[in-house]
Amino acid sequence: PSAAADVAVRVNQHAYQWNGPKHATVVTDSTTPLSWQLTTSAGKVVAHGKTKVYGLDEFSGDHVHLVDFSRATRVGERYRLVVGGVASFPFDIAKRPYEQLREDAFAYFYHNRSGIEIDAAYVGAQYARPAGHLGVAPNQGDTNVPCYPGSCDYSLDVRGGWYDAGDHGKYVVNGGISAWQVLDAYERAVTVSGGGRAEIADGTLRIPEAGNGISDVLDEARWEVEFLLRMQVPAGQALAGMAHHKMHDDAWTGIPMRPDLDPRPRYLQLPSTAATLNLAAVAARCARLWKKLDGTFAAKCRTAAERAWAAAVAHPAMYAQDLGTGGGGYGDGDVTDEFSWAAAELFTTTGRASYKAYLEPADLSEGFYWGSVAALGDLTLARFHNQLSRSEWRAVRDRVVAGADALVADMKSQGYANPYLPRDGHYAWGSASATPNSAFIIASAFDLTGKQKYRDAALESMDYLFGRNALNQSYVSGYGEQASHNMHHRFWANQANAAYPNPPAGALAGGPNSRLEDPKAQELLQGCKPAKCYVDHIDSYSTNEVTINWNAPLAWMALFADSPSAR
Ligand code: 9MR
Repeated sequence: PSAAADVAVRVNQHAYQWNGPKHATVVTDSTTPLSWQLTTSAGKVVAHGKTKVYGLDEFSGDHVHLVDFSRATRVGERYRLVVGGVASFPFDIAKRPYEQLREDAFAYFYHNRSGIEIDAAYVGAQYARPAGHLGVAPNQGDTNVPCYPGSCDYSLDVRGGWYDAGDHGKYVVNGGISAWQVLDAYERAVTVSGGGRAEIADGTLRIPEAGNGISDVLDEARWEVEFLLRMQVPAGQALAGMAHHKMHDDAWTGIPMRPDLDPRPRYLQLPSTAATLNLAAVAARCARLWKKLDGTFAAKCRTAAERAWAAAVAHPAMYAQDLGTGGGGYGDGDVTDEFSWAAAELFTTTGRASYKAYLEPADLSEGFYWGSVAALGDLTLARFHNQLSRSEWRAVRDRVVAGADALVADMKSQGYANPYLPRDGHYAWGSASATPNSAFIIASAFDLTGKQKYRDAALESMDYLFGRNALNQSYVSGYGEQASHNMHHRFWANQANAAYPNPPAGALAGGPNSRLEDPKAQELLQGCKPAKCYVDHIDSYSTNEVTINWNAPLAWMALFADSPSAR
């Protein structure tokens, strides 16, 4: 076989930033360097060089070489990287490659709002739909939702919020981390020099609140924060101040299913300590961010946060349990990290030293996700050093930077650069969200130190998501030649029923999951290498679902990449 036939060139199929790092991965068995050329759309060679032999990439099983073409800085469309006569997918070199993604990734949340009509004026006719779950038949929720039979005897109005994912459940645990990350995108923009104030200003998103004088990013987050507040157990009840872990249908619905057509009864599930601390963390940040914008709302958030905190301290080990089916578990048997995160937020907002006893130093070297959130506390404390003594702040900052260093090292050690290197050898459910979550830590190290290497690594992380990976797959809908477009979703269900739309641009798929946790993955992916255990099929919910807690870090990273300090 000719060398050419065995070569494949993997790039960021969307775009590289003109003044940023530009790396690609070449799949080849060759043990000696190969020549590469960067060509324009007209076929003109504008840069060339030799690949660097890497060898066997553990998680993909691919033999690869690396290409660094960072010195090519001329803005243009449809470049290709050519090795041994084989061309990559086309890609752009752009001034602001993530400007549109910033809008699209945040728009994900409006598309998935519950309790409000999704208006064609903001999303286009194909994505418009009636309000879901306002107690209008056939819906049975969410304006008067009882506790799961036998678990308590009141009902709550828990309308609003964002649907979790492809399903119509609404969960406080991952709703909390998602709202926090969207709020953090705002808070970074207004507190970090060059953080992108103009980019988060009023009128930057297509949502009904645009034009109300408040940042659209804050407006979008508020839709979820208001829901989280409604999930708190009312005064006078046995567990007053705790938050219900989640609310969802009494059984799983099928696909497709427009939210307003869901006929099933919905119930509040038992309160949990983890949900309560998510509420405390987010409400504490809400109190801080709305203080000058809406004092009444800020005060409501502060009261909710302090009530939640007191309830969690009184019930520190109420772990989530499932009553019936119809919703995701989001179970977590260790909430010391949630205590630390909530304490960091409450301490930052109130300045009260008593919260410090609950702070746990985080290990940021393995990133974070909804079940492991200690890092979020450190990230908050590191940004707001004024509340800590100088030596305390130094210790927090050093932990964030050490975490970033470890993540960058993990990234650079792989054939397909990715700040995700699972120690147990498995790519986990939602692995594609680990990339922007870890990039968030790396970007935070950039904010803290000003060192360009962190900005570059954060930008390079994006390449993995847009196609520089073992499957030549862009995991973001609408971005790249070969992009996911059949994600698991009850309304974006075109693959199941042609009357429904495909996902709009800017939705992040879960990505490879080597535990094959759904029947479609089990049917199609037997024997896959961890980084290749993915299929763009609507039935593969364990590899191809979308969720708010995966799009939140994507949106955060898009805003970071498009902010003045990074571009
Ligand atoms: O993101 C969740 C992942 O970490 C878990 O391993 C998985 C199985 O419990 O659940 C994921 O969350 C899903 C939730 O349970 C139901 N809605 C869709 C979520 C994303 O697939």
